[in-house]
Amino acid sequence: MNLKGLLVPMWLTKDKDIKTNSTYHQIIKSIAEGQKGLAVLIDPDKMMLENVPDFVQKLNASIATYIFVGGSSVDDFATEALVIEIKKHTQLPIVLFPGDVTQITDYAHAILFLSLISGTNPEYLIGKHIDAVSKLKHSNLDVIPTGYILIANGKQTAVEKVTRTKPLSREDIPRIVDTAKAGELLGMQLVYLEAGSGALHPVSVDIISAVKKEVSIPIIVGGGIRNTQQMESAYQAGADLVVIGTAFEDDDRFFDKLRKKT
Ligand code: 1GP
Repeated sequence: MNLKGLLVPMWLTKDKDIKTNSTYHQIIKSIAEGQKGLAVLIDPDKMMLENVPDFVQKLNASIATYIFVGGSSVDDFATEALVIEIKKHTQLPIVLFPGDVTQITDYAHAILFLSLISGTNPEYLIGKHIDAVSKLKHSNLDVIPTGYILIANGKQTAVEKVTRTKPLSREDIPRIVDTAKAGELLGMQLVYLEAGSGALHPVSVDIISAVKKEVSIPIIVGGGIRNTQQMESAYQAGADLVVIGTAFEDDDRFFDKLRKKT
């Protein structure tokens, strides 16, 4: 597929070297074709391996387009075992959404190389990334630099605790927009607006639409999205990809509301 043959955003025409079989290419191709993405987040600490076949079968029958795997605190090797098991049951791209270096496995297709740009903890801005290099340089993973922005949602979340950073205020939209723009200017290929897993309030539509006006890289939105209405609102405000985890953990009958149209 020649990228020039597609209606691609301006920023992609600047001689970016994007492998046509990469997960990132798939993301931007879907956007160019006007499709929204849905990532189902699976936490290795919460998913039992014996439950994977049934869960992934339901996931395959839904509109989900990606599987994200990761958590804030995960036992060593649990991620790899989970990815291997998931891969037996689906063709969907598996994207690592790692809380730590131990969660990197070459069995996945891609990794969100997250820099927590809403905070000022150097470990999560650049430190863990350096630690990850020895693993990444020998892997085939599609490494996607991602500006990760934590936004306050009404309660403290695991990301805040683990990273020891403060989320940005949900009221301070100019600051959130400038943070996202700074990420884009630094060369990040995705921006992830995160309310935190199990958030009381998802990222607001006002925040999403303000960021959308200012940045041209794809926007991921996650945290606290529990129903199709919240998902659709995020899409309409400008989210290119929505991530949902807890709602499926609580009740996988949520997949029934997201069935693929045949
Ligand atoms: C968390 O954005 C993801 O990192 C998903 O959040 O578990 O609340 O859906 P939920």
